[in-house]
Amino acid sequence: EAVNPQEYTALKLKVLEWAPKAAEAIKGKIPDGANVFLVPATLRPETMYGQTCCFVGPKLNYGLFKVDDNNYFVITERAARNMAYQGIFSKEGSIEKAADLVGSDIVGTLINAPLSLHKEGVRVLPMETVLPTKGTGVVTSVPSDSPDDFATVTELAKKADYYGIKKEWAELEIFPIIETPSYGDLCAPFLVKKLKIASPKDTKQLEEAKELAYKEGFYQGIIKVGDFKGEKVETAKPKVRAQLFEAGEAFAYSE
Ligand code: A2H
Repeated sequence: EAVNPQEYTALKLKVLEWAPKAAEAIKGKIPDGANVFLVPATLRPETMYGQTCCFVGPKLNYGLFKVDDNNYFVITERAARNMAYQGIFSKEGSIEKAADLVGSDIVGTLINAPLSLHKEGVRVLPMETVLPTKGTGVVTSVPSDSPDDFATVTELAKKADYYGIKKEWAELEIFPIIETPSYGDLCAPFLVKKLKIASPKDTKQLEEAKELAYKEGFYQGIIKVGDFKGEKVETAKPKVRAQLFEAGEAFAYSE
């Protein structure tokens, strides 16, 4: 475990329509009409306007965990334990798993992504590099500002058949969210091109791109959309986070 705890924003992405295999796996296991959320952990809540999909590790194991009578989260068991101890579930300290799900079963599920400019919903897609040991094992995708996310959606669109997805699920429009002096307003696509990153397997260059994007975005970035349009990322970030908390669309999660 890390010495310095990392405080994430855990975002609630409501399931609108299950992929067939996931629907089968959860059938009869939760009350009719209960809400289910995929819950990614992010360090960049101010970028959530730019969500175009949500990633799960196709080979990872997830559970459907009970929050209260009417609400369930899809996350790793490890994250569920942490949340139980952090008082996020109505029954503090213990977890209740309603169903088991493999990442690949969830792929294709349609979800609502809070703040996303894609109001029609976004899809759950596979990402091979999702770590089971970090966050919730669910990663929301912001390809405008995350080089990892941009490299993955590019790869998915290129080889949609191989990944068993519809090409258009990986090709939602990438809107500019943050203006930066050095890399323009689509920081991640700019850096992926500049560092000649060809696939998500170029881990060394991606590490560098991630570092550059984070520093530039955080210290020099100006938000281009939403209620804090025109403000510096540094000052807008806690405001977007607070707004998501107040709307009941996110909560603090640490590990
Ligand atoms: B971030 P740290 Cl726009 N496996 O959110 C792999 N990556 C994971 C993960 C997991 N299990 N859980 C979370 N993450 C990602 C947004 C974002 C992120 C942007 C830019 C950079 C960025 C949209 N994706 O992260 O190791 C999540 O992606 C760059 C560091 O705890 C989360 O924030 O520092 C970040 O990694 C947490 O990484």
